[in-house]
This record gives sequence, C-alpha cells and structure tokens, in this order.
Amino acid sequence: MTESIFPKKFLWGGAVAAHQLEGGYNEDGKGISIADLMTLGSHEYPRELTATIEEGKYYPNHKAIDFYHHYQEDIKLMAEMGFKAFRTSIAWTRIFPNGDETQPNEEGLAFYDKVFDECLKYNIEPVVTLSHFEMPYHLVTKYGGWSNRKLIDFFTRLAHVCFEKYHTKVKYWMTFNEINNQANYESDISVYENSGIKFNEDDDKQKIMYQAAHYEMVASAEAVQIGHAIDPSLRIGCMLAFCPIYPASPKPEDILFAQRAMDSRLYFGDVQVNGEYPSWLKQYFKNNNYNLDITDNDLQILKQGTVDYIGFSYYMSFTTKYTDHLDYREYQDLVENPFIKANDWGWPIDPVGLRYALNWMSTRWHKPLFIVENGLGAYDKLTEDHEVHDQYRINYLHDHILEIKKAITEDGIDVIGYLPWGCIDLVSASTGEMKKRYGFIYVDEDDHGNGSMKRYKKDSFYWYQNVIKTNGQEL
Ligand code: P53
Repeated sequence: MTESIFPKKFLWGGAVAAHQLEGGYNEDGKGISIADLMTLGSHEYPRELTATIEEGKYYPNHKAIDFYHHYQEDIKLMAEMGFKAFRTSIAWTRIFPNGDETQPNEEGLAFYDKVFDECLKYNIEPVVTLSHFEMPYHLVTKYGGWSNRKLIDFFTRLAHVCFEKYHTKVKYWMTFNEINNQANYESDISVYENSGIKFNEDDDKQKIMYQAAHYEMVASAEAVQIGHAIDPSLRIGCMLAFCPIYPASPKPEDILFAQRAMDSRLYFGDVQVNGEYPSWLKQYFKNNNYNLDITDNDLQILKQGTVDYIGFSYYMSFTTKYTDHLDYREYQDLVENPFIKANDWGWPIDPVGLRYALNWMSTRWHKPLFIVENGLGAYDKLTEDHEVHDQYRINYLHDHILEIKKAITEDGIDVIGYLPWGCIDLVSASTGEMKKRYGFIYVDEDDHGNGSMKRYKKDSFYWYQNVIKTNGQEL
C-alpha cells in the first residue's frame, strides 16, 4: 500500500453556479437577474447586456440545463462519481426577487432546502456561494448596482436569511464569486457580472470599480460576522480568481511590474484575509485623488470580518511585460508565453501555475486553501453510442491534480479540497455557449437550447470516479 497522500477528509467534488445550470428563470416567484439579460455570445462576439428581455434574442441562462427540474437525477450522478462536496450558488432572485424586499420568497428558500437535502442524502457536503454573477436586475436599475452603498444592506439581508435557514445543512460558504475579476475594469462583462454596473463613455472606470469593490468587501466582512454569530462552526471564505502573472523576462522592470500586476489583481484577498488595504494601494488612492467613500466604521468592519479560508478558481496563467507605466491593465499589458499553449478559447494551460498559486497564497495569507474551480473548456463530441471520449480533459485534470499533490506532499500546504468547474455541462459565463463544455457529465443541448437534455457519462466520469475512490492515489 502506498501511503495516503491527500488528507483523509479531502473534499473531492465539483462546482457549478445557479444561473449557469438551473434554468427556471421565472418560476416560483424568481425575479430577473443580470444573467437573465445576457445574450448568447462566442469567443469572437461578446454577450450583449440588454436592458429588457428582447424578442428575437436568445438568453441561454433562462433554460440553462434545467437543473431546477433535474437536480435529483444530477446529484445522483455526482454521488455515483463519489463526490464528497458539491459547490453551487444561491440565485439571489429566488430569495429576494427584486433584491430590496424585507421578506424572502419562501418558494425560493424551499428549492435550496431540497437541493441541500438531496446532497446530504449521499453524504455530499454542500459548498455555497452567496453571490455568483447573478444579482437582481432591479438593483441595477434602481440603485446603480454596487456603486451604491445601500447594496450592503440588501446583501447582508440575503446572507442573514441564508445562514439562518441553512446553517445546519451547509458548513462551507463563500461571499462573492471571483470578486477580483473586476480588477480588469475595462471589461464591461466582468464589471457587470461582479457589480451590476454599466459604464458611461467618460466614466473613470477604475475609480468606480474600486468603490464598488469596497462596498462588496464591507458587505462580505459583515456577512462573515453575521454567519459566525448565528453558528460559530460555519466556515466562510472569500473567492478569488487566481491567475498568476509572470514577468516576460528577468529584466528588473518586468519583475517589478509583474509583482504590481499580481498585487492589483489580488489586493481583494489582502482586504478580505488580512482585514486591511495594502499600503501601495492606499498610496495609489492618494496619488490619484481617489477620494473614495471608505469610512472608519468600514475599516473596523473589514478588520472584524476576515475570512476563515480562501476559495479560489484556477484556470490559467498570464504573462506581462513592462512598457512605461506601473499601473497594470489586463486588456493591454499581456504578452504571450512561449512555454505555454492555450485552449480553444485562448486560455493558457499551465498546471505548474496551480502549484505556484497555492504557494503564493499560503505564504502570503496563512489560511487553508480551497480550490473551488478548475477545468478545461473544450468542444466535446457525443458518439452514436452516446459516449464522449474526452481524454484531453482527463489530461488537463490529471496534470493539475498532480501539482496539488506536490503542493501538499512537498510544500506542506493546507488544501481543503478540489472542486472542478462545471462538473456537469452548463452555460459558459463569458460566452453564454453550451459548446464550451467542462463536465464529467454531458448534457445533450446546443447553444440555442435544442437537444434532448439527456445526461450522458463521459470517459472523464469514470476516470474521476476512480481518482476519488483511491483518494488521488490513482490518477
Ligand atoms: P467560462 C474569467 C476568467 C476566469 C474565470 O468560465 C472566469 C471568468 C469569467 O468568465 O469565471 C469563472 O464559463 C466563473 C464561472 C465560469 C468559469 O470561470 O467563461 O466563476 O462562473 O463559468 C469558467 O468558460
């Protein structure tokens, strides 16, 4: 017998988000979320963010893979793979359809109750994100999304209701999904998904982003305190998109620039884990005359509401090169890395970067790390026998798990679990496509919602089942 390498209680499983798989977008009192107003896009064409549901346009999240009516069947398949944990999110609009009500929608609450019970039936630990790119659209039109301080109250109300209702069933929580994606503030879709903000031409986008992110981090810290007061055994984490940013060369300016680039994408973690803004950023606000609405009381809340663990996604690494400014901008400062190949959507594939990420965070923040997303978006082909031979996906996951293994056995890092993204095929967040697939389970549906909706096990299903069964000893 080889000795066990992954911790005994390592949480093997998978991850999804409500708006990307549930469908049922207007059922049982659900309100319209920002995701319900995003059209189908592609790698070449961005999704449109419409102001109303327009006729003749296709909104893939309305139907998604209809998990709303298939959750029993789907969770059963996850149990068959041996999942120890299943990450999903709560669609805010099922609980508070407009976001600013004082009383929750009981039918919405009942749905998640059933989903969590279904998980617990198979000893699957639910891992829940409170806000995953799916805020009520009403909060956008009436309040301007997270540019408005009032959103803190609306979000903490949601958090309060959910912790109160589910704390006996759900132990692992995260507040905001990939809160730091909006650091790429030139990306309309990123800022919209995170904060429900649509920019005007002459807006100072960076300043608006910093302000919105501040309100979110205060709301997150308040939620952490609320959760712990309700039940001290709850584990409440932040959630960061971790893309290492490497310097293009050993030139000192490139090294310094890459360091600042990482700092500017990950300061969110400094605030949520350490409870305070890093000095470089405070100085940056001063130098740019960014007089943000950050009160002393806010700073107190940030200090008192630090997270228990760090949840993060890892898909890819970036590489950057210094030109003439230290203020890193993702849309213009990235260069190709000659050592790394990209997937069909241009996402660089870099397993070693995952070990780097684990080391970077462990040294900086001294908290348990939870890999709550990782995976390969790829075109899959369903054969006539209803099989999918996705060896490319197995290779990707294999190579990444191997690096996690090294991080644990060679670097001594505390990793809680591994939850590959889109464990069942679902709607892509960036493009709205179905054909950018991540799953172990194939869903027969195309980009326009045509198909039988039947579920089929891919080759990776059986492979991952064995990985879990052997606790990562057989990859
Ligand atoms: P899709 C950008 C960069 C890294 C992760 O992404 C990202 C994004 C935004 O799309 O999002 C996370 O579906 C996100 C999930 C998303 C997943 O990665 O664009 O948390 O909602 O589906 C994969 O291929």
